[in-house]
Amino acid sequence: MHTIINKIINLKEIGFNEFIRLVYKKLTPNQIQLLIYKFNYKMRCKPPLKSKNKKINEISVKLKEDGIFIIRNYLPKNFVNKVKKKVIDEFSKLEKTGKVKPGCKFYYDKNDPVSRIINLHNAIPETKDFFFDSYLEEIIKTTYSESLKKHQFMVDRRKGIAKSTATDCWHFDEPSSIFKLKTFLLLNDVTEKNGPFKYLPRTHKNGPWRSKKEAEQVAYAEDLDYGHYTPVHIKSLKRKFNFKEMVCTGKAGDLIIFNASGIHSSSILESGERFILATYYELSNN
Ligand SMILES: O=C(O)CCC(=O)C(=O)O
Ligand SMILES: [Fe+2]
Repeated sequence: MHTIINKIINLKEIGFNEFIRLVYKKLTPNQIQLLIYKFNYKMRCKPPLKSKNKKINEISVKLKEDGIFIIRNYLPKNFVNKVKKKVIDEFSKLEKTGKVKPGCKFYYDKNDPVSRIINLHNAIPETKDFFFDSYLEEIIKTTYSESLKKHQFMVDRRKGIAKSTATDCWHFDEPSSIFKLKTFLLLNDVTEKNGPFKYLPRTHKNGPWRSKKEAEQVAYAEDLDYGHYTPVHIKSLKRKFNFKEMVCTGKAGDLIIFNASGIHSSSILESGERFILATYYELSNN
C-alpha cells in the first residue's frame, strides 16, 4: 500500500492510465478516499519558506526528522510567571461565573480534567508575545509550508489527580503528510508526575504500519474513531521499529513543538497541575 500511495502521490511520473489501474486493482474504498484527501491537500499546500536564519534551519531539520523539538528556556521566567498568575485568575472567574472575557471562548466541563480558554490574548494581552511570535512562525513555515495559519491561542489547564481525558491514550491527530503543528509553552515546571506530554519520535512519517488507521481517519473522522493505538500495539511498534518514547518533562518557559501526525499522548496527573499556552498551525479551509 505504502509504495502504491507514494507512486500515486507522484502522479505526474506514472501517468493517468496507470493511476486508474493501480487505484482499482489494489486499493479499498477507504484507501482511495485517503489518497484523494492527501492529493488535494498537497495541491493546496505551498512549499516551505526558505529561512536565512541558521538556527531556524537547524531546528527545522530536527523537527522534520523526529516530528518533535523542544526549545529550552524559550521565554523568560518572569514572563511565564506573570502569565500564569493571570491565567489562574481567569480560570477562577470562569468557575465562578461560567463566563470568559469578550472575544474569548472556553471549554469547561467539571467531569473533564482539561479546561481551556481560547483566544486568550483578548483576556491577557501579554500572551500576544507568544501567540504572535514571528520567530516561531518562521520555524513552522520553514519546516512545513508557507500556507500554514495559526489559530487556537489558548491556555490548557490540566487539574484533577487520577482523572482521565480523551487524549490519554496513544494516538495521532492527522494522517501523515497532513500538517497539524502544535506548540506548547510550559507555564509551570512539568515532571513525570504532573501530566507530561508524551511523543514517539519518527512516527509522523508515512509508513505501511499506519496506513490502515489513516484510511479510517479520513473515512470515520466524525465518529472520532481513528488513530488510536492500544498499549499492546504500541509495544509491538516500539519493538519492530525501535521507536523510543519521549516524556516531555521540562521547566516553565520551555517550548515543545510537535507534528500532531506523530503518535502522542497526554498523561494522567499523579500530583499538581499543568498549565500550557498552545497554538496550532494548519492549512485553513479557505
Ligand atoms: O495535553 C497533552 O499533553 C496532549 C494532548 C493532545 O493529544 C493534543 O493536543 O493533540
Ligand atoms: Fe492529540
